[in-house]
Amino acid sequence: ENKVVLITGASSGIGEEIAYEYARHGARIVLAARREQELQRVELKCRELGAKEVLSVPTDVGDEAQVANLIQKTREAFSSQLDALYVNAGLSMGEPFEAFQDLSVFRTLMEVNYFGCISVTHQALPLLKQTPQSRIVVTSSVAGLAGIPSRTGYCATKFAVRGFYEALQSELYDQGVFVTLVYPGAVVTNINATRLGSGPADLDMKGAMTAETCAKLMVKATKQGRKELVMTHKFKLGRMW
Ligand code: NJP
Repeated sequence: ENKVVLITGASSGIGEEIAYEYARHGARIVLAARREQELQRVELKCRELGAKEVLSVPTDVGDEAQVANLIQKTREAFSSQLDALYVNAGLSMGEPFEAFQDLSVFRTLMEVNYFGCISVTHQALPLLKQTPQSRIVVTSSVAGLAGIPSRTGYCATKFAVRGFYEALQSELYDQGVFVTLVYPGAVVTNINATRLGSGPADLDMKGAMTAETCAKLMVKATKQGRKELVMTHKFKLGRMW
């Protein structure tokens, strides 16, 4: 395909696998995340898998200037074409609310998981609007559908993401930009290793989906133009404890 796809959180986990899925179809791919070395590793594999072009742009989605740089580089490299934007970068947490001494973790989570998403979307929208039949795909979570213990701040960000993108979905429905909301259950990635807070890894990941399967389902749902994709194979909503 000749599609141009931008993926945030492309240096590991679900975002990395989304990149490989598009690479196998010969897409042109923009990879964004903070860790440059990891982006280079993913870029190399995308090329091996058949990506037509790959552009890595180290980006902290919580920094507006870096997001502006990401979109500017995409605009220049692909003449303002952007067929799909995967708003996927995210951080998690793991600790009961009352164990936190201050609320800085809660602000960081909002900065990355919520403001990071809307900042990338805001700056990419002009490109998406001038590309026919374009897509925004956002990785929310089952934590955006029901509260999960030790994930209070994380759930709040994913509920916020859900509210924002459901509203945007309606706003854009007749403007040629289709929004797909994705609610994964447990997926085997680095997210629990890098979670904020010092609580134990209390999630039982047995039976969790692989990142590759999650990515394949997401790309399929994107192509089908689905409004949402809920993956509750493991966690029954609100009943995981
Ligand atoms: O986790 P991980 P996932 N600026 O840690 C990047 C959601 N989800 O694939 O910056 C830019 O392998 C980070 O890159 P780096 C979850 O909430 C997951 O599971 O280099 N990028 C890495 O590429 C999240 O929204 C599960 O450190 C930033 C990526 O984000 C999405 O899936 C369940 C960044 C995280 O990759 C992908 O997470 C669920 C920043 N400031 C929803 N901060 C699950 N795994 O079970 C982080 O329901 N990144």
